[in-house]
Amino acid sequence: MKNSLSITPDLFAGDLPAPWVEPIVDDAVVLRHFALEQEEVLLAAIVSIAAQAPFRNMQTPGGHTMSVAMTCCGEWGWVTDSSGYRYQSTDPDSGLPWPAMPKVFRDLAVGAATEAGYRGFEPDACLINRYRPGAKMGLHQDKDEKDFSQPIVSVSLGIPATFQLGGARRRDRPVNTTLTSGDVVVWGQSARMNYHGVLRLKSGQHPLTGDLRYNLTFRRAR
Ligand code: MD3
Ligand code: FE
Repeated sequence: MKNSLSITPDLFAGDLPAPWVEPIVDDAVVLRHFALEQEEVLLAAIVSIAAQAPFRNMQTPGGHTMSVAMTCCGEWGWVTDSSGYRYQSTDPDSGLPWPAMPKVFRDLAVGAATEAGYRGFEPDACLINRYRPGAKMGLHQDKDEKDFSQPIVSVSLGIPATFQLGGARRRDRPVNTTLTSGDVVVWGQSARMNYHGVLRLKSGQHPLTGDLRYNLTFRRAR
């Protein structure tokens, strides 16, 4: 895997360390530091999106409030409430369409998918998760998208988190991986339906986000 990838060295010239590739399980790869040079521009875009569609702690269908706050951009946004999980084209809090997906988001996601061997990925949804210390995301599968042959690309920003990647069944023992700011993960094929989650966030400080962690997940919803 490592040698089949060709991350352009020029893009990462200067005094930042070059990105590198780490497989987690079959068909799930971490592109370490892939987004490091774009941290500031990505965070500025998150601030602008959140000015139009503020972060909110949504309700699960079971009536629990999620500890992770979320907002979305792109054609489709993922929402949850008492009637279930779904993608919709408008923000339920405002009734307005979700903010457009910034080009830097789309280009980063397409570039990462390409590096991981997925051609033709064109995300129509970006879910933005915001974790404060103490927030977590329990083991779950992402199955609200239409076409499971499309990968999911995730970008981590801010303080580190322990990401858990299980298997196709809830009982499969998860592998833990620390995701730090600028890390990008691409999941497809046999890993697409794997259970995954994020352990309770420990407190920390990041120069750009303070005590927060953001995660962008790029999906093809429809
Ligand atoms: C593995 N977010 O938003 S991103 C989610 O860090 C979600 O906020 C986590 O799980 C976070 O649904 C993890 C990584 C991720 C996303 C989708 C996956 C891992 C995945 C789909 C299949 C397998
Ligand atoms: Fe998920």
